[in-house]
Amino acid sequence: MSLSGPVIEAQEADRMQWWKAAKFGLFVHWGLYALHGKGEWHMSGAKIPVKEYEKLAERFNPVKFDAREWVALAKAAGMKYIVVTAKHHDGFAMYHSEHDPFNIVDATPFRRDPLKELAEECQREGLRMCFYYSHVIDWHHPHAIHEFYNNTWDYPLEEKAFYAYWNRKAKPQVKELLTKYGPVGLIWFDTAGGLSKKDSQEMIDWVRDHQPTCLINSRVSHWPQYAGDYSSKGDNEIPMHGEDSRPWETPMTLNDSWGYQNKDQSWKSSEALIRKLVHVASKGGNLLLNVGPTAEGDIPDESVERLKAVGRWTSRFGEAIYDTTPSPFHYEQEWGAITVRDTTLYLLIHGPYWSKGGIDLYGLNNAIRHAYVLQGDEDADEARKPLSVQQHYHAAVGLHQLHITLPPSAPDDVVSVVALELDGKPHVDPRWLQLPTGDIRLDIAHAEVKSGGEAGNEAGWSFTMLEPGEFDVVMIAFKRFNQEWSAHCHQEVIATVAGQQVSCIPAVDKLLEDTPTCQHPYEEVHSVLGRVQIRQPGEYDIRLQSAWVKEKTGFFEAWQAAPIRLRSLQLVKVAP
Ligand code: H79
Repeated sequence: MSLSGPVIEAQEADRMQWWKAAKFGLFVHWGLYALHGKGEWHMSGAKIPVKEYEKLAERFNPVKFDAREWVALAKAAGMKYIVVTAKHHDGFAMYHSEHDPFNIVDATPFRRDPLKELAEECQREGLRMCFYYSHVIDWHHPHAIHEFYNNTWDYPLEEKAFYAYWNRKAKPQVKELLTKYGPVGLIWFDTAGGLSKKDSQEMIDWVRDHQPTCLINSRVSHWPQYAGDYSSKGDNEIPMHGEDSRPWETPMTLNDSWGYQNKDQSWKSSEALIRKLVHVASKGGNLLLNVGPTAEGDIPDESVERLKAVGRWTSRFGEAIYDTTPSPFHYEQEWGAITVRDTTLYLLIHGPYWSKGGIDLYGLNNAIRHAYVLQGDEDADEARKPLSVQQHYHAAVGLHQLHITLPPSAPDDVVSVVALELDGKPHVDPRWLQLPTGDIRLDIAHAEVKSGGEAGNEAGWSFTMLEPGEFDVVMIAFKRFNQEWSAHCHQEVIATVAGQQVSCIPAVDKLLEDTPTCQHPYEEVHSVLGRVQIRQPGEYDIRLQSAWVKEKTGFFEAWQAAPIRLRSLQLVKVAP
């Protein structure tokens, strides 16, 4: 049978549908490594010989594991799919594999197949069961070869024969997952460094042959043209608006670890997690939030608490998250975030902004039919009571401005939602507009980049100034927490706007540890490059020259290794 292009596209759209609506999933990193309590990389970090690592299986007996509890927790959090490590880099199968006795049924006293139990429970509860499978890294198999991360302490690299691993373990095990566990929502492949185009395509075909509707994440391959159905962002990475042209997902930790780490107590707050979910949804992505169960099969209390708190929020305000499409604005709003369903715009407003009594939005060209607060409680007296809305047209720059008056108390302390029913699909001013705060935020993803120049490449944007004044020119970058800023940023950076030039060697003028889009192992650094005056409303060009302006960020597997990542340039209003 030959399938023409449009038919294939239609199939792709179909199989993606549930996933696009889902928005929120549970990631589970569970394996023998939970016994050490030092995360899933411990075998490699401590170069534990296979013979010794295998002994962990004799002690692995997670009697507290209860598929019903796990699925109920995911459901209570508002998650629609569960991705469980069927096999991580240590090579241990957390299910009954016929192709390798190094698995939970044959090698442990537990003797049960938790993935079967989870798959059945998901089926009953209406969640999608999905599997993580480390297809390239396998420290247990003598012949697995990755570009960097191999078990060379047991097996010398030169004696490895990759296809002995690929054909006799990786592919047969993936087939087992696709043929013995009912419908599989997706296979989450990881770390494909070194995998050829041919083998990447072979794995994609292999999955399609066994379950045509099963989704495949981009980490199946390093080759963009063989990168599955959707893009997995770097671990914990939240992209800029529109940075990814494909559907995407952020895999995120609750603390700083994937697999269980008893010492890691740097938990994100429930509030921060709700804000991150909102942020991801407003940029059109999915959030895959991780738990690392213990060797007894318990999900740590700290994780349970947080997932339940997020669930209390999603159960009230999920209308503004599930099955929505991204904000029509290509920049972040300082008061929160935006999602869309058809002709309704949801404004997701952070708690502290609510108390200001109202919010402003510039550049929405639609008329508003009805504005109301989502009470998160259908029976509330105030439900759908119209809010007062003022729309104004700023003729000098041709811009619609909107002010919404908010009632004194917010339905939720963390994020509350205002729904705007519009006269049609959202129609938004495509320019980079000055925000109601007076600031201008320009993301590097949308810059026009030119190569060369003494100070490095040049990023350029055009923006619309409404209310002129005096501005600090601020460069925003993410810095890996363990890196010295000065070791990387020792070159002059130049910004040019409205006939003025400011330049300096950027310093850390402000350091933010956990903003909605930046988190461990990165911190957000604000560097003031200088001050400029802009005297007239209108259109302006601004340029940034810096060694940190990259022409195109290449694919980098150690996602959390780049020391500095340039994010945006902002004009921060300091005086009228
Ligand atoms: O499963 C989780 C990680 O184990 C896995 N992806 C997520 C979802 C992952 N595999 N490879 N990588 C992440 C990138 C490798 C990062 C490394 Fe490192 C940096 C390896 C060595 C230095 C992180 C830090 C691991 C050990 C030290």
